Amino acid sequence: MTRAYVGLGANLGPREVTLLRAVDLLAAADGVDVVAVSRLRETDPVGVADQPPFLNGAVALDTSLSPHELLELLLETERALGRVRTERWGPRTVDLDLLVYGDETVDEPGLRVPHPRLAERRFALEPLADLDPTLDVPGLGAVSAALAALD
Ligand code: GSY
Repeated sequence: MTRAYVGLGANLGPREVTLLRAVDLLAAADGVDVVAVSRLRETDPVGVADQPPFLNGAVALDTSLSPHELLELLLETERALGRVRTERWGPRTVDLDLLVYGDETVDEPGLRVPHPRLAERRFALEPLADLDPTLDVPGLGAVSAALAALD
């Protein structure tokens, strides 16, 4: 089993209901044990500023799935919750990002882990720090130090 961390985000529709449903769907999947869910925080949009505020969080899970299988599960879960992929940085009903997968690094078209923009995303680092501030992210170091570097 590998401990992985998934970022949760939504800025359309009933955001909290959708994110908690996403966690339930992940917990029900074969090969996934949900370990903990962070607090959900309202955050200002990063990138395209002219869109509704996000609700963000993160989930820690233990999984026997490979990084690619886990990514496929996240995409399936987004689809099950009604996400349609349109504008890249635009509003979305749900967004599930594979942030960290154990101590592994993957750099392939379609899958980069740890998430390539993690270091600059307070909305992803703060929920990770809720779950484990000492988490050592490959190439980045401790989550708490990455957050301090943003201040
Ligand atoms: O994958 C990230 C989607 N996203 C977010 C987000 O989740 N939260 C905030 N605050 N801004 C964002 N901009 C984008 S794109």
